[in-house]
Amino acid sequence: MAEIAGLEAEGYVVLPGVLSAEQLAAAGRHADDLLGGVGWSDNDFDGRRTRRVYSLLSRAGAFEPLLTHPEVHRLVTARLGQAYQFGMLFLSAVDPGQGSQAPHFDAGVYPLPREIEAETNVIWALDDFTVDNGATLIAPGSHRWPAERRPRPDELVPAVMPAGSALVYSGRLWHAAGHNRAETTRRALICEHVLPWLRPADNHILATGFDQLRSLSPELRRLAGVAPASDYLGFVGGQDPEQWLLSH
Ligand SMILES: O=C(O)CCC(=O)C(=O)O
Repeated sequence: MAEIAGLEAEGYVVLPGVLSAEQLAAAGRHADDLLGGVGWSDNDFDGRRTRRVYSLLSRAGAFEPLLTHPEVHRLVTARLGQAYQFGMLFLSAVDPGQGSQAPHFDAGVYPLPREIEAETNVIWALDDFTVDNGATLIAPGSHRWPAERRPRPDELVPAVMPAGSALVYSGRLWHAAGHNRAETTRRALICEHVLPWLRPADNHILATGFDQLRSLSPELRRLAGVAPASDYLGFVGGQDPEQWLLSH
């Protein structure tokens, strides 16, 4: 599959326009509902002209087809194996006037050697991503860079893509939200997927709660971490966590 080879070689791949018009419209409405009344973030990294909503599993709604999209999960499985889980899940609305974010790589939260692919993530474009409205800036090939190397400004290129596209990228890829010089907001749904033996950035079990977890689809529950990570990791009293949850 060319996308898997591209992801391995360049550290990212764009799946253009993979959402149907209905899925995109429903996701956009859901995003606006969630963003209603949310203020700008209070720190430079998240963005003082950016609105964010975290812990989305209990409010997955019209995002579910994005969170479980088969083409994305085929790529994530190719990179992480079968038993990965969600990391951070958040909605980001970059408003006009927001400057570029500090470049970073998502797996930088883990003290792991750079060679380990700990995360494979996706940025869903809920609006067209353009040079003007702050399309994500990426440094192609930077997932293979040594720990000490940082991107120069001229190494960051905008991931221009139409709304409904997915930017799938390595957790080791240097990137940043771009500068929004346009007059409209640029919305994205960002979903991280991490190896099963790592602590995910979002605590999905606490944030979602048992009742909501029971009401999720088995796939979302598995991705929330309600699944053994291996034969000896992730049990409740020696029992499969899914069986435990559904019997309590
Ligand atoms: O919004 C984007 O384009 C990327 C945001 C990001 O990488 C982050 O906040 O960690």
